[in-house]
Amino acid sequence: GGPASLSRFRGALVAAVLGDCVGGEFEGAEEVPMESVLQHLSNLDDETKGNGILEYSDDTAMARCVVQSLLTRAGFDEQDMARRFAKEYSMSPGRGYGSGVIQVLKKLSSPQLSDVYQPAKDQFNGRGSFGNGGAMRAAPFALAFPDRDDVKRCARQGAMLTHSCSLGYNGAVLQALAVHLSLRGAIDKPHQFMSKLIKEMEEVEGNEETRNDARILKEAEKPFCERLHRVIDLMDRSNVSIEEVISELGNGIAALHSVPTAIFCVLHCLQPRECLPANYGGLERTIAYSLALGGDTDTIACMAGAIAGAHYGIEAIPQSWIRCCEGAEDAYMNAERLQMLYHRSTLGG
Ligand code: F2R
Ligand code: MG
Ligand code: MG
Repeated sequence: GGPASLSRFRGALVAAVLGDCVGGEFEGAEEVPMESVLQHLSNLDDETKGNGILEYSDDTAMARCVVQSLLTRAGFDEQDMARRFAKEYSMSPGRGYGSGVIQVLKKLSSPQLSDVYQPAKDQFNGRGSFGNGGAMRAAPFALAFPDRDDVKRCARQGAMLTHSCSLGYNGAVLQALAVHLSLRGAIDKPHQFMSKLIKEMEEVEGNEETRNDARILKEAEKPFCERLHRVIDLMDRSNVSIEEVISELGNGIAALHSVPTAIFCVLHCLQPRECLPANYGGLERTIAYSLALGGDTDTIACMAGAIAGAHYGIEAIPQSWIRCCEGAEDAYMNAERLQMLYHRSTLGG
């Protein structure tokens, strides 16, 4: 489909769920041989194996709250979104949440709470979380709003309900921007796509909070911009090993060590790769490659899936994969509702 087609909305939301569900198998593994990844993915194709349904984790659980909140409130409503996060956690606490964010989700359920942003600000002795929990659920903001400033503002505010460190919420802004641009076909020109991302992030990171957090955490002055330049260096190289990707970009639970990595996975897998089956299309390559990095595989595959899905569209996702993943059908339906909200906003409604 063309820019912002329904196929791209469905691709983004469904592939994010798939990345989370299939990536859960390897989350936390230090080394993941590509053979294990390919075996895991081929089991999805083979219905006789009867593997049952792969459950989604916190990544999708929270993204579903974002989607439901945006649709019900026809825009961003922090009170409503915070309530949904808290309720989802209390109903289903075993989805593999980060150990810190659990405290925030418990506090958000208190009827006495007057400022929904306060629990996140209290995290890690007042420094706030730099985890990737804000970024892993950021894609729906790009699917709800056509205006780039709305995408940036809402992704930031939505992340700040749990992540008040700039290295956490700016990761969510970067992920939402990547999906926003991909939805419009920007990945057709990968270098221009990266230039646009860097230009946006130069502005996003050009403030005192970012400078302070970066100084305290001993990172570059504009940490995400610096990582995006590393992505360009790696994508321009003909041969890059998985070890180099991990050492340059990371594969961890911090937003800084996973959002640029997810972007790299998408760009690296635009072409066929020797280590990946020749019959795989770009979206399958992206998911497989994300898992082979090890580390925070569910979240990196979820974020890379959203960006790649917005690029390739729903037709690129194997039906057998969709059937195996909890929540994929819901994502398929909700993508259409988000597209209606997106176009309503375009018309100024
Ligand atoms: N939590 C996990 N996986 C670990 C084990 C799950 C296991 N499979 C199970 O069965 O239970 N995955 C999920 O968590 C990540 C998103 O985490 P989020 O929402 O950002 O959480 P949190 O707690 O805010 O941050 C994560 C960790 O990062 C470190 N950290 C963050 N900010 C810090 C700071 N300012 N100072 C020091 N450390 C900080 C802490 O270790 C946090 O616990 C996703 O991978 C999702 O899939
Ligand atoms: Mg998870
Ligand atoms: Mg994870």
